[in-house]
Amino acid sequence: MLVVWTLSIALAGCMNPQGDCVGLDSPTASQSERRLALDACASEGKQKPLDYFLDRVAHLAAHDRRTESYGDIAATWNVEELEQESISSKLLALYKDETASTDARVIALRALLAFPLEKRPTEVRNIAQLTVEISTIPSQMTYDRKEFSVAPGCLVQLVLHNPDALEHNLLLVAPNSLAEIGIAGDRMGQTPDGKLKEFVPDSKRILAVMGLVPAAKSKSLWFIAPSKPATYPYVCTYPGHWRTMNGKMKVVAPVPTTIPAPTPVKSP
Ligand SMILES: [Cu+2]
Repeated sequence: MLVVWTLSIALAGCMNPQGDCVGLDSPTASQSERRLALDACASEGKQKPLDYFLDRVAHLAAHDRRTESYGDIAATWNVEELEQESISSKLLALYKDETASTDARVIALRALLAFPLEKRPTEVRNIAQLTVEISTIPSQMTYDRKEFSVAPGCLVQLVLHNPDALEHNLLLVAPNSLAEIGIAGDRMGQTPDGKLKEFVPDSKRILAVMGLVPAAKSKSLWFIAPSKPATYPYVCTYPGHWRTMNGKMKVVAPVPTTIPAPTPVKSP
């Protein structure tokens, strides 16, 4: 009897918050439809909507397709609710948790940066947020932007516009891994599930993933810039594209805007 009871508690723990919440996770739902579904799923689980939502966020795996829609919900949540001490410390802990997925950390940071500046926790007060737009060039198998620079640790929204007739993706990868990831993408062209996986290879050297963007569509990818200054390639891994369809994201430490006065030299 005890075994059955323990098992059912354990199963309940597994089902909630990771169980299905169909409307919330639907790729085609509008944001208001997602919010309604979230409220309904939370009340079914007898939780407050924000607690339920943050539990789901904390369980997101890396490169989850829901990261953008969850981040949109977090960034537009009622700020007065987010600012409550218990919630803002939960968000801050999630953002700082090196063991959490990068996706969960991005969503937590988007929520924290939505606070008015004076109410942001000190640790995130000076984090910059920027949007970088990149477009594919029709029939050229290339991106229009070959290079951009960001500060370490800033929050980046990368928007890819695709006016081409073909689909393209965009992966941000570790320094010096462009060819390795590009070749892995080419190989996926010969596997039956390559297209299903949007030609995204399974590699720890992939830092952020934007899946295939259909012709004439745009998509966003949110990520936290690496803290280590270096050059991070971005690339389309649709088979055959990587050699020309790539660029460089440079993470550069901020340059001092003032130069300290020289130390006075004592005359002999
Ligand atoms: Cu491509």
